[in-house]
Amino acid sequence: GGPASLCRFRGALVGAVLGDCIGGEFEGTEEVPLDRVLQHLEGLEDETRGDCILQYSDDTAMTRCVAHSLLTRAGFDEQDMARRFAKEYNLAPGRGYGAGVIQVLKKLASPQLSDVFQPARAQFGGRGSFGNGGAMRAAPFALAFRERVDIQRYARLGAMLTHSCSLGYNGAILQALAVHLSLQGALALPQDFLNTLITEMEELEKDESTRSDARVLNESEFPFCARLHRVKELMERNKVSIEEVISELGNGIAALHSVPTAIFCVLHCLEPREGLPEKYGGLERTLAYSLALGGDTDTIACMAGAIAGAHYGIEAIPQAWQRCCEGSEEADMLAQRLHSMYHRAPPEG
Ligand code: R7I
Ligand code: MG
Ligand code: MG
Repeated sequence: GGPASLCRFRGALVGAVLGDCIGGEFEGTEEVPLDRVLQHLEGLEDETRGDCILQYSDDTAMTRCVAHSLLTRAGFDEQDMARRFAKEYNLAPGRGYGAGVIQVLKKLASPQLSDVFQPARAQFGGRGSFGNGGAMRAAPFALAFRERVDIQRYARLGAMLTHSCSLGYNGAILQALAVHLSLQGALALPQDFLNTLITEMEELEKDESTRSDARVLNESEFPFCARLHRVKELMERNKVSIEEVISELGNGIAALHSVPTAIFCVLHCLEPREGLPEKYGGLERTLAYSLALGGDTDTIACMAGAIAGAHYGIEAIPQAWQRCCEGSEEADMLAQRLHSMYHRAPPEG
C-alpha cells in the first residue's frame, strides 16, 4: 500500500501485539539460541495445537489504553489517558508491569489527584523513570497525528504520565517517529530513514533537561543520537553478531538500551539473513531476530513489530501467528479506527 494506507496502519498495531505476545516467551532470558526462537515460531503454525493463546503483557495493555483514549477524546487528553492506565492496571495487575511504574499507576487511580504528571515525577528520587514503558506504547501517536510536531508533543506527554526522565520520554518520541516514517514508506531508503531520525533527535536532545539527565546518569551527550550513529555503523558492517548488537546497542529495559535496538532489528531484517528460514518475509525475520537478542524481548519485538508492520503491512503478517496472539483482533480494529481519524483530521496550519 501507499503512504499512510490502511494496510500499514493495521500492520503497525498488529505487529506490535505479535511482538509482545510472541516475545513474552523469552523476556529476561539472556541467551536465546536461534533454534529455540525458530521452534517457538514453528509452534504457532501447528494447527493441531488448538487454542494456542499467547497472552499480551503491559506493553499491549497500555498501547490499547493510548489508542482508546486518542480515539475517544479525538486527540490527546492527559486526564483520560491517565485514568485508563490506572483502570487497566487495577483490572489486570498481573501483566508484567515494570517494578517502579506500579507505584505511579496506583497513584493515578486516586480521584484526589489533580496533576496527573506528578506521580511520574516522584519516581527514582525525583528524576523519573528511564524505562522503556513510554516507548513500548508509543505507536498509536504516529497513527493518530500526521504532523511531526504533534507526534513529538503528544508522544512526549503520553510518556510523561509514567516516565518523566528525558531518557524515558525521548525514547517514546523516537519510537513514535520511527513508526511515523515507516508508515510513510521511508524504509525504502534506510539510510535516509536513519538520518531523518538523527536530525530530529539532535533537535530534541539539545534541550537542557536532556543534557542534565545525560550528565547525572553518566551517559554521553546526545544519548539517542549516539546510539543511532552506532546503528548506522552496524548496518555498514558485512557481518554483525548477536553479541556485537547487544554490546553496542543493548537489549535491556531502559529506553536507551532498547528503542535503537528495535530500530536496528527492523533495518537489519530488510534483507534475508543467514540462519533465518528462507520462507520468512521481512516481518517474520524482524520478530525472529528481535527474540534472538534476548533480554527485554517482548518490548523490543513489540517496538520492532510496530515499525516493521507499518512498512510491510498487515498482509505480511502470518494469519496463524495472529490467531495465536491475544488482542490481535482488537489491535486490528483500533488501527482501522485510527486510520479513519488520521484521514479525517484537517491538516494543521
Ligand atoms: O518502564 P517501565 O514501564 O517498564 C517497562 C518494562 C517492559 O519491558 C515491559 O515489558 C515490562 O516488563 O517492564 O517500568 P519502570 O518501573 O518505570 O522501569 C523499568 C525498570 O527500569 C525499573 O523497575 C528499574 O529497574 C529501571 N529504572 C531505573 N533504575 C534506576 N534508576 C528505570 N528508571 C530508573 C532510574 O532512574
Ligand atoms: Mg511487557
Ligand atoms: Mg518487556
